Amino acid sequence: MESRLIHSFFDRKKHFGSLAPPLYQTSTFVFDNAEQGELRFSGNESGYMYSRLGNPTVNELEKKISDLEDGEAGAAFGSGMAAVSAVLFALLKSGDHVLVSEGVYGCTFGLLGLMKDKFNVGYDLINMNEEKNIESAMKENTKVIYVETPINPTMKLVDLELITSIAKRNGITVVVDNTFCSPYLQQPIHLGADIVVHSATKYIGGHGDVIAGLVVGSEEFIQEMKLSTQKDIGGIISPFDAWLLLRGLKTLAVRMDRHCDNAHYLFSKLKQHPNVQHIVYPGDGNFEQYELARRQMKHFGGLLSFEIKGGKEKAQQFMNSLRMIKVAVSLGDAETLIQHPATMTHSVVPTSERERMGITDSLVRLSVGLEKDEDIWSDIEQALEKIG
Ligand code: LCS
Repeated sequence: MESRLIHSFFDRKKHFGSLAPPLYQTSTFVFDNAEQGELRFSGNESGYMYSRLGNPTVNELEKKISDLEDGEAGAAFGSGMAAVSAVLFALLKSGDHVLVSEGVYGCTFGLLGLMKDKFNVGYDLINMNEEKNIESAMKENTKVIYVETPINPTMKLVDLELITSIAKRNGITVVVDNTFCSPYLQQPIHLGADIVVHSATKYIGGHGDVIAGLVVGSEEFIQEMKLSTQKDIGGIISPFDAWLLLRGLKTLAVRMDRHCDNAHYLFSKLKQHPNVQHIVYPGDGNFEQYELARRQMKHFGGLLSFEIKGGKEKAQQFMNSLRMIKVAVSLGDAETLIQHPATMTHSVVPTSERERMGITDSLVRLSVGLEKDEDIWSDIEQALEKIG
């Protein structure tokens, strides 16, 4: 994986031996003549036509992510949500039903609501830890199981082998949002998933300078999506952003190792602090899904969430007292970021639903960065002291 991340596919000989992949920052491609345009549009000649329909830099990224996830093909989008929506609109039609992990990113929750209200696509959020739960929530019209694992921001895991085996028996497509892990920590297709989506804004980009999404799946599904919900809805990525992701991917392994090590160190410190309660971190030996995390993920990831004693007011006071750590949504960047899911990323989720997911007013989510572990801790420690 470390080597695959670094070595791209493009044919260097065609590009003056360039080490880095070239950036084709162009909106369109010139045909030799009218007949060639006709041949390209009719699919009788391969070649580029217009960058919404395909671009060499973007294609390079699509091949790379597909290789890293061990899928057959990939597609790149202008945001994680463009990727998620293109996938769900491609898979579902009016009257269908989707089963969703209890806890998903706030805008994915919003999208499910939109699809229900406008297009009559039903959904149920369920705890996917037990087979009987899934079996009993399944309906005749259930076409898709959609999960995040670990779930944003509660860090609960979904057992991918369990759900994919149930889905296969019932002819249901499994979509896994692999944003929190990146292909370096978890490869859902190896565990039976059909489609993987990423907010590439996060670990794949890794530098807080791109919003992007990626999808990996079978050749047949990706082609179908490219010719429908990607081409006609049009949430494509810009060539420059694709180029930045190709650049980010080269260092994914070293960055992820550091994110994971730093998170583990912070967990060991946070658990001893009296102002902190209920840390959710898959690498906690007492975490109820610790064994599953060990089995399913290469390391435990770079995120942890915890509750600050004293509720929302104390949680906000703690965040305001941080000096180096930045108060910001997003995750997977070099900088350690902290956010308050109840009032930020998951504020669109109704309170009862949010609390059922485990997103309380006391919960803060830390995206552990690449700084020196002791520096991150000393910032957290001084802020915890300030809240008394
Ligand atoms: N899936 C997951 C698991 C996410 O965390 C996000 C964004 C998305 C999809 C959507 O990706 P985007 O369109 O933003 O590229 N999560 C965010 C978060 O936790 N803080 O800010 C954004």
